[in-house]
Amino acid sequence: MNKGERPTNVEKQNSEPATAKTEALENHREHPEGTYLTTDQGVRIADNHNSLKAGPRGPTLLEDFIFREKMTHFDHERIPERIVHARGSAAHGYFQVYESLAEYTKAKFLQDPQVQTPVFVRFSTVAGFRGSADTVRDARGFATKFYTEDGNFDLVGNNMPVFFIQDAIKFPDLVHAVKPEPHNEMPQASAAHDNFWDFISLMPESMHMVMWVLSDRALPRSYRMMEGFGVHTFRFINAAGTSRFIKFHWKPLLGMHSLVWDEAQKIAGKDPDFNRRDLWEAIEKGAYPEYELGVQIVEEADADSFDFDLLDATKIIPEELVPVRKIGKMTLNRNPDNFFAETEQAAFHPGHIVPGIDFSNDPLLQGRLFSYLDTQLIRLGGPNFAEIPINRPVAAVHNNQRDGYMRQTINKGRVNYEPNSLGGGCPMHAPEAMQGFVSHAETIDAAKVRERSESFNDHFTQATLFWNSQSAVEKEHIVQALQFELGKVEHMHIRQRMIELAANVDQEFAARVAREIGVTEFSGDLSYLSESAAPKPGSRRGAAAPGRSPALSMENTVKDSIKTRKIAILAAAGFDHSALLQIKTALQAAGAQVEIVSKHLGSIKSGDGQEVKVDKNFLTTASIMYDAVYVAGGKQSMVTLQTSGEALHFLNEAFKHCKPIGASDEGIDLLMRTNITGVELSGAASQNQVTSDKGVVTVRHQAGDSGFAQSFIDAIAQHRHWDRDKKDQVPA
Ligand code: HDE
Repeated sequence: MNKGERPTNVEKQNSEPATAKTEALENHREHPEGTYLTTDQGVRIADNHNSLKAGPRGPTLLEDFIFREKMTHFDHERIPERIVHARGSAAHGYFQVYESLAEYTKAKFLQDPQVQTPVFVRFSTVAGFRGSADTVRDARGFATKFYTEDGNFDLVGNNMPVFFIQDAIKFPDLVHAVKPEPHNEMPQASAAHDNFWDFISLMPESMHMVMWVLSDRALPRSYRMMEGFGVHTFRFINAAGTSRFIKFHWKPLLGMHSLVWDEAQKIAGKDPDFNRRDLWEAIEKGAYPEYELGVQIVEEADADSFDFDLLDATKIIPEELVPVRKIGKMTLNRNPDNFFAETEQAAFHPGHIVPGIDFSNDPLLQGRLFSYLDTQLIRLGGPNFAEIPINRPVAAVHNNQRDGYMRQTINKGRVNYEPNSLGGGCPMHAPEAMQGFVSHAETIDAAKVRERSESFNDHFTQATLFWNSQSAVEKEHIVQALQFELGKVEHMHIRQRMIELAANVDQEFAARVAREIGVTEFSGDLSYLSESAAPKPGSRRGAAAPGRSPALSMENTVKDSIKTRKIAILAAAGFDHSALLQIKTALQAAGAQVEIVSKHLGSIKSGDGQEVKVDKNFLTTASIMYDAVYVAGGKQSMVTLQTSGEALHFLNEAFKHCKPIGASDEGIDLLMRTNITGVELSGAASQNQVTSDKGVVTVRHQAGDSGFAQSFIDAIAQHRHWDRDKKDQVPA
């Protein structure tokens, strides 16, 4: 290849090491520094401001190829957004296995702990359009493309381990029901409308997933702080051909944390890009998101030993039954250069698997295997989407696929068929020993039927297990979420049916929701369901009392770090500089990000004349943008802030959303002027005595290290302090 020439796909493949995805993409990355503006044909443009006209005041001429090329390209800038998961954000990184998994799988990227496999991960919401807000109540997509030396492996998962339906044929109905209603295209990115709950009320199999979507898991604080799941049962196949069933899990190292519903709704207005921005900024700052990949492994011989069917995507394998074995770690360390070229054009497909991984017969997965390829054809405009840089494997591609829209590869020679002799028989079959893909030879001898397996009949046991496994606060949030969703439903009979369904999950759950939405009587009677949807005998195949699974409660997540949490420091002119500096330094040393929030942008002077830059004012931010708030001391600062409705609102709101609040000296006096109630504020009257009550941490007259910073850090590590019993009385 001559210098300056673009490499063809084939040339690239022959010269690249498998782990060099960065370099592979580099060939397509533009470096415009020091260049001239040109047309798409490379002709340099002398004037990009004026179209060609017949005289300065005359009509534009058709021959203006520069104008026409530019405008035509612009007119065609958009491609269809994804029908689901349209709203997403992505990042590059790498995956490394902890130790060889050769015992279980021959997948190359799971053999050698030294190998870093490049990945591209796209997180998404499901229901909203591409421009919708990030913080809506929804499941989140967690799709990972592993560029392995065996070819691309896509793990196209969600942040919830189950799904609404058991058979893919129901997917178009489900998505029609949840998307904005067709007559008026409302509501955007919300399930809280009649169509959705009408559908759900007629599909009892969705109740387990419904519980997850009502839980705080549907409101992740950050993409960096949520789990991921492959959902379906897959297979690992080792070199001897032994198959085992597996479930994939992603576990975030920062633990799982969520927003509260009121906060999530407000953020959707103040910063619709909240989760996107969070991911982007964390990576820019070098706080790389990390997730451990885990697998639950089930021997084929044990596959039928559960009281649910492994092929049923509305069921989990409780971690207490089959522990999650952590097999490696993924680190996301690079933001995309171009949203469209990478994030938007990425094409994921559960059918992109590599030798060592195979499918199960889960009918939801089987349907997906058709849908994802099909959808790329329309969305990316034809069969050559795998040649778009972000989708290209680092493994070599050689086959006789040819032509089609936007073909990039320039295939050489006359041979485009196999078998051939004119091309020396190449490209040729790869034997299994050379990692040729061979499907697991499962024996199937069955009648062709349009039927659901009886082993899929139980729709409620695991929904109840989920409910039983939640803490009191988590339960309360689930109740409030369903009250909200059904409160937006206009048809009373739909509310009623949903309560009947809820009663089959848990009577108390149903009663608590019913009270709020005007449903006065219910019995759990599901006779309104059609015969095909009605629970069949065998429902609740499991034990009568489903027990609890601690792994299902976010309460039990990791809470040992405040890394990357955002803390606001409220201050105004006259603030106590040494106290502010002390806490700021301590928070930053613990890995948190700190922003000074004041009435005006610019800078403020402390009581002893030190100047500090203000990062945000009350116009450009709000308490909902932070994980915690510290109120600086200083008489003058307090006097200014106490006359600011925004400052008081900031604190009330942070309190109501159960966020940690720290204050020293006159900062405590400011807290006393808010509506915060039910926590100890005034106790810390003597020097260096730190009071910490339900996440509100205060100290007066600090001298040296009082332990205040550490107490505040401990409170932040807890994320939220749900035990504030009087928070409902606080207006915000
Ligand atoms: Fe998807 N899904 N899905 N899905 N899905 C799509 O593919 C589909 C399902 C998931 O960031 C589409 O390229 C069917 C489960 C993610 O680009 C489409 C069924 C899970 C993403 C599609 C399901 C997912 C998609 C739309 C029922 C969790 C975004 C655009 C059988 C395991 C990937 C596209 C990205 C996207 C079909 C159910 C996850 C239409 C038919 C279950 C993360 O092909």
